[in-house]
Amino acid sequence: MRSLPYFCRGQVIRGFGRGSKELGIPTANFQDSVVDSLPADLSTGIYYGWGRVGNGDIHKMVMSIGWNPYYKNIKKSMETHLIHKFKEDFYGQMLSIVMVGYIRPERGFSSIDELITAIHSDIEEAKRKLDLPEHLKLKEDNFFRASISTTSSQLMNGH
Ligand code: ADP
Ligand code: RBF
Ligand code: MG
Repeated sequence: MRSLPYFCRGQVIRGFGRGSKELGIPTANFQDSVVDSLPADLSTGIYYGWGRVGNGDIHKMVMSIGWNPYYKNIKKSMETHLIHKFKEDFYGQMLSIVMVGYIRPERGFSSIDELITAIHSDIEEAKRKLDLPEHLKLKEDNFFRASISTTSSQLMNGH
């Protein structure tokens, strides 16, 4: 995929609140400008990479880009599940991510349990793949070294 690795940063907004409540897998949803700035050749689907809230630690992540066919959303979303247990919600904060690999397209499921099982297997795949040297090195990228202000929103790619 030509657009990978893809770096971006933006504010975490509120969604429908289904991730934590219905799936037990919270996903931090990006503000619209981040979604609207995605390159045209970047497929919707499930990706893995690294992510960081504000100036905090860098964690493994999985993310979903698209319309959540199981829920038939009208608005395209970009949702990141950081593989880490946070003490508190972080709505309104800056999230910085790099997408490094593609897992699969988004799909519909006949039950919520099948969706949850699929997401758990995505998480296991992400954890494994991110330990590869070529992916570990992106965690050390300068993109994550810069201290960011909590209000700035910017996009960068191909640096
Ligand atoms: P929403 O529909 O508003 O996105 P979710 O149920 O998906 O609601 O929960 C997402 C929120 O949970 C995030 O915006 C963030 O504040 C919080 N959160 C807590 N832990 C995590 C995590 N490990 N990954 C992503 N978001 C998390
Ligand atoms: N939603 C779907 O409708 N189909 C999917 O195949 C799908 N895969 C996902 C994979 C991952 C790793 C994550 C984090 C989310 C996925 N979702 C998928 C989105 C899910 O429906 C969404 O996070 C919740 O509806 C909460 O917003
Ligand atoms: Mg969410």
